[in-house]
Amino acid sequence: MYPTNPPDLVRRRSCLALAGALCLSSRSVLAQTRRLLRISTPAVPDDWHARMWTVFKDQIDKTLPGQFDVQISLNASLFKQGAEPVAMARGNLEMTTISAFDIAKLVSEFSIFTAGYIIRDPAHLMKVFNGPIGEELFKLVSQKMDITVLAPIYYGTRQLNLRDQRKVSTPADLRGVKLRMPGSKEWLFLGEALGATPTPLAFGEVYLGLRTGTIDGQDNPLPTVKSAKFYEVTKQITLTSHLVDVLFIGVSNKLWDSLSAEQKGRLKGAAQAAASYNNDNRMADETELISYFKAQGLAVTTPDLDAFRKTVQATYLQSEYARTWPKGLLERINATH
Ligand code: KDO
Repeated sequence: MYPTNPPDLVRRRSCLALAGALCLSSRSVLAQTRRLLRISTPAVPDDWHARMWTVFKDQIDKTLPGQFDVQISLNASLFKQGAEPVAMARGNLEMTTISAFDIAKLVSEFSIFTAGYIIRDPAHLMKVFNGPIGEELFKLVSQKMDITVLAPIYYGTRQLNLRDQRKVSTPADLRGVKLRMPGSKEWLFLGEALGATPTPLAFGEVYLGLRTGTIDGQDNPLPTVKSAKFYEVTKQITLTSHLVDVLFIGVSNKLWDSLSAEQKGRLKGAAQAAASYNNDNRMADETELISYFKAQGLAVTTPDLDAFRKTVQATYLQSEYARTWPKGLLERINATH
């Protein structure tokens, strides 16, 4: 039986149906207009340069509501370490953190930042990349890699981390040590310059490599030694401080060039907030972690830093890499205070 006032009910029903349809269509319009912003990194979830992406996403969701679908993939689960720039060029990825080593493969001017003992400390690093040197070099990255750098981040100062205890005073003491390095010739050269036998391995395989003994050691900043749990399978940290390392928050030009001025400003602001979060936490960690590792039973030693610095710098200056460094760049970096 129909209720007493069928025309009213019909009207009400059709109103509801219309509202539902409007709601559905505005949701699908929203889904269509939300830009996909995929982020891929090999970082483990507990590391600061993984957590910083949540800072980035939260800021984007707050300042540009409904405009971007930010998807964060950690542990190299979307693209393997080093494959990100190619994925960005193919339109399969929008954002990542790129290392100077990955950039140097395509922009040889960058190889100076893969050399040990060039950048003095985190403050020097930030001055170099947030000043005219950074500006000039980031233009080349955009031209040659189609990636816009939004912010440099401090990845930490790389230290030697060995499976067994061993006296390490000078590079000669590392002769024959199978030192894991990421798999590119620029990285392997750094291992060689330190006096070791470099062995290429992806970041995700380092823990097992240390546990099983296929490698004798690895190098990474202290916060990463902790977050990736390398301290569980190693017995010594030697504070070589051989590379004050940087990563760059980069966005594909495919996405960047299609954005409005407001969106660009918000993305940059979010990247800078993420960078500050990473930098502050990482620097605080670096000062505190030595006692943590000692408490875990690791020996923490300091080598003859002059001997390491001299050997590594001389090895680089005599190498094919130094020939690609733009004239005067080393002097400009040294003169940046
Ligand atoms: C590593 O593989 O040792 C390295 O530290 C190299 C960096 O450039 C960067 O890729 C980093 O791994 C990852 O982000 C994991 O922390």
